[in-house]
Amino acid sequence: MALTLYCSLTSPYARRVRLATRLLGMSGEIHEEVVDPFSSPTELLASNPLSKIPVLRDEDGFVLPDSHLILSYLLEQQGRAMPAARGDWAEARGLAIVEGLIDASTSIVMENRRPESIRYPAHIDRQTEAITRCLQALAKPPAPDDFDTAAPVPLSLATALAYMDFRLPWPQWRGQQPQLAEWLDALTGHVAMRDTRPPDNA
Ligand SMILES: N[C@@H](CCC(=O)N[C@@H](CS)C(=O)NCC(=O)O)C(=O)O
Repeated sequence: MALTLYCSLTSPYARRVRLATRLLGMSGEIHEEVVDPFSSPTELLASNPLSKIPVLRDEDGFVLPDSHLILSYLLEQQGRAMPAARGDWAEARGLAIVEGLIDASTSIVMENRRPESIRYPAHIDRQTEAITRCLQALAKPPAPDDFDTAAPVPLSLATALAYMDFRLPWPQWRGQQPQLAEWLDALTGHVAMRDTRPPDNA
């Protein structure tokens, strides 16, 4: 069945799905359609009234409009399951924190895109503090081989940290969490990371 992934090349939510399709060996089955969710394109709205990406859909109108849902679906196709569905609550907690890290980072990026006169610095500070605490909670990186297994925590964490380097003017996290920084740097040359890297001019 032909599957389409509506995505952008810069969204961290889309990137974790794009990483998963590659690590699971499913990228050949999924056509990636790049869209700009902020311009509310008709083809995206037909699948997701929220006009958010990523969205996975098939020709019959089966639609999954959320990265967590899509990861659940992809794993299920391979007889696997997300941590909560397996009752692994420690891993589920870790995943929720990493997903919160992506939410906090994108929230800062969005706030910084407002005209300066209507930016709310207290919001940026609060999200920055949340990121700092999340990184402290996660400080020990996943085992090196976990990334290749397409486990949701490592692929989402790599996405979150790479997104922080890409979009947040806040390189201090690397000094605060050198083990995480080292872990991310070791993945930089990985074929799936290279293949999903945002374009240089993005
Ligand atoms: N919870 C959603 C969040 C998706 C999301 O916020 N995507 C952003 C792209 S980074 C988006 O499409 N934003 C468009 C908008 O907010 O209008 C997920 O995990 O997929």
